[in-house]
Amino acid sequence: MSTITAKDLQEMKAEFFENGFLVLPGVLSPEECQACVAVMDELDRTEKFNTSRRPRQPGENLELRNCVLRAPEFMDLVDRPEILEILATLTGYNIQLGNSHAFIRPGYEKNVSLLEQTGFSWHYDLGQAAIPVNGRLPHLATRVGYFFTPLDKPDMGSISVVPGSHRTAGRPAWNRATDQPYGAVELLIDAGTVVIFDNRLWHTPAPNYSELSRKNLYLEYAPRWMRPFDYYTYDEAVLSASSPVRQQLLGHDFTDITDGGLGYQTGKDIDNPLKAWLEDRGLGDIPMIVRED
Ligand SMILES: O=C(O)CCC(=O)C(=O)O
Repeated sequence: MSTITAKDLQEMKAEFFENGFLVLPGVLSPEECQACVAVMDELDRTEKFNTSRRPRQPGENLELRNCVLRAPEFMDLVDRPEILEILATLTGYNIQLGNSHAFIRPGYEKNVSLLEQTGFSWHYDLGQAAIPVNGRLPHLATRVGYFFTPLDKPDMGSISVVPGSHRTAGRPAWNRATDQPYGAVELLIDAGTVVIFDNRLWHTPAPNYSELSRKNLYLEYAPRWMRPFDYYTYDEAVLSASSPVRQQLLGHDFTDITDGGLGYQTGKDIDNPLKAWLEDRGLGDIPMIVRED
């Protein structure tokens, strides 16, 4: 059975539709955070390039895509049960992993701007991927951020968001004096927290002026009819070592789309082992696609 009540899931869904994000403290135990930090530290030691072939040295910023292949230890987060239940409640069951994107953000001196530190400022994700309808973009993807280090004070490199900005047309109202959107909040969170957010939510990393590097992993999920963002397919060795639910999430084609399977679009049971998994956990009322209220 599910570890969470149907009522809690419905409340989370309402909060997610309202605000565009959820903060879930205490998902990873301190031991799990420590193990994930050790994986990140190994990536820091061994990865000579950031994504897009940008050279890096150990101790510098790290930004890596397709991390579940680079660090298979992260595979278990792809289908972590208590998060998968919540994710499917928000998106429906016809989903797969779009990307796995890891960051190390070291602390900087106070005179180093956010843009110099991170290359990012306020934005929403997948901005070029869809055309607004009546001014609003569709919800295309859902990001699950696992934070392995504490970000419980301002300017430690957490993320800031504008609650509700996924529901507005265009850019949120802007405070020209501070050059920040009105209503922005920096999420102050403990290690082990998961933050789930809608791709349309306006967000930015916060600068890190602390002594601690921020280490985290984003797993982004999207409908199975969308192409993945940082891989083509996972190979046979990875898939055969995976459960059927994980195979679905890694984009496996169960019914041969070259022979009329339509497996990514139609959501037949055979194409979506996640459906049966949810039913076994008493969550059989989760649909293939969740409509926004
Ligand atoms: O949290 C971060 O460091 C920034 C990541 C981000 O906003 C993005 O990849 O779109």
